[in-house]
Amino acid sequence: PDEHPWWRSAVFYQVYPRSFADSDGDGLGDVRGIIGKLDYLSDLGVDCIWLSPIFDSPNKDMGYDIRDYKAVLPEMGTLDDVDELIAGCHERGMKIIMDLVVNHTSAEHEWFQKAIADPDGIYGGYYYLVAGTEDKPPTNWQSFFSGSTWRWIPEANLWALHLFDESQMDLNWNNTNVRREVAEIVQWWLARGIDGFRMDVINYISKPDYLPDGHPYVGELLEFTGIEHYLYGPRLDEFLAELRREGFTREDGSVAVMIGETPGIGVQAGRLLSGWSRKELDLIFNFDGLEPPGMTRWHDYVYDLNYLAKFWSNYNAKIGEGDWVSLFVENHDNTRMVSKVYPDAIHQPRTRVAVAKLIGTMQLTMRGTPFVYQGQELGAVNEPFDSLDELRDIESINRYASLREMGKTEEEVWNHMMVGSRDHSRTPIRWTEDQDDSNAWLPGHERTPGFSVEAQRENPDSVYSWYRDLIALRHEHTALSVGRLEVMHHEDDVFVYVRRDAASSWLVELNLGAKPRPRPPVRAQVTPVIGERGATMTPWEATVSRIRD
Ligand code: TEU
Repeated sequence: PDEHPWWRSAVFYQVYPRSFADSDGDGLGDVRGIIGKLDYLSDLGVDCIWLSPIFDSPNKDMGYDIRDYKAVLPEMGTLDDVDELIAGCHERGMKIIMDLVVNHTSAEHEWFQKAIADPDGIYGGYYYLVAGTEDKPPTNWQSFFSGSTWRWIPEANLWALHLFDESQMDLNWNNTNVRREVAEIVQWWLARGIDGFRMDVINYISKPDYLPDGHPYVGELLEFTGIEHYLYGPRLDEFLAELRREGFTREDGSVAVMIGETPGIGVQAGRLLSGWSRKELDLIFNFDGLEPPGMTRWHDYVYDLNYLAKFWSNYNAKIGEGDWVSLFVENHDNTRMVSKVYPDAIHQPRTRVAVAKLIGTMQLTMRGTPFVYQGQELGAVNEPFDSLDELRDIESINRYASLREMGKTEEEVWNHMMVGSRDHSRTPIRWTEDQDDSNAWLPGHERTPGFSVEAQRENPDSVYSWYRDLIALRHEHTALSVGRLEVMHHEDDVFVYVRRDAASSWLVELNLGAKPRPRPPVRAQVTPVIGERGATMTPWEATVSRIRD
């Protein structure tokens, strides 16, 4: 394998553009807003920005339903703005990747419009269009966003497949034209200077030609019937290898980074998709760390960080020498980790800060590539929404309706929304203490003093300053990014590990719980560099120390 490609030691930062920075005050974040914050990201130490979709879209799923892959949503900016953003990143030594959402397009994409206008024409083959009658969908598959995966298209007298919302039509990757179009879109963006892509639900793209029923899923609420037919479909490896060659490889032979969003893919199947010798993806997102077995984002429970400690260290032990993992605790589809670990964080600012620093420390000193989600560096917590009409997410809205239809009470369903709604992590970043988001597309309510960027940048004890210092340390010492990982101790909430390479060695000591704990003895001489190091580890304490050999 390549000795450590750039993305192994990089710190990625996910920008959710509609909620990042709004340069014109219309309530929607925009590309010029991001340009205005590049110095902020560069000061934090970000190496590569991942931009959630900014493409032209009817925004039924907030941009994950693309109408035109080569146009920017007018309210977010222009292609010129994007060119300036790319140049601005590169000038500062940062890279930038975009979101490639090609399992499906918006139903408003011209391909789909042409397909249903002429199902026997070229575009008819781009989608899963199946003849039948209106009373009987072709299979029993269940959509991730509630209801059947089949939408009846009366104009064409056909059923069309959608794993997600009924406005997100699944592309038929068995069709060579579809694959050629996708490769061409990737090439087009690479030519503009984009450094790679995060690839949305990329493990779902291969489906069998003949679509059979799914085994009835035994689950609690709204489950994933049919998923066995596309979770790791028959031609997935072939499609990814082809796209790497035809789309991601530049003229000089270099390859832009390919990061797969791969929900439901376990550690070993994930290695098949991202192992260094496989020539498919570079990295995958394995979601098993976000919830312990048996739990989903919709379960009301307290997250135990011991689980994450075990998951990340075991994951590293299970992959091969040359393979690599990604490390994330949040994204735009999940609630805030601080709230999962400490649900009362919003009322306990000091504990909130400690928990946020602890999570950041484990993520930024573990072996793997960290992906920080916007707001994490500020200790953001779940939003205290008041009512359904404040929510914007199609998944929440559909789910609310389905559960009500199933007989759940208004109150039960609302509580359920406040556990798992994706809107919790989609409210605007608080740049200033008195920021007014009342006209925002999804207004934030959380106003605890001291948690804005303005307040935290001035404060050396803030979550922001902690993240910035940790990232700087990680950049300075390769042991902390690509070095070896040795777990020394994990018992009674105390998790201790060493990161080491030829140049330096580091001790990370974490108290993953709310009780003070005795510090396990260490034989070497150590000097704390981040955090403090008394005889007792305080609740939620994190310390990074240099080991003098
Ligand atoms: O997410 C897919 C995804 O894994 C979850 O949102 C999914 O609904 C759930 O985990 C079921 O397992 C990606 C995007 O990140 C998300 O924002 C989009 O809504 C979705 O794909 C469709 O494009």
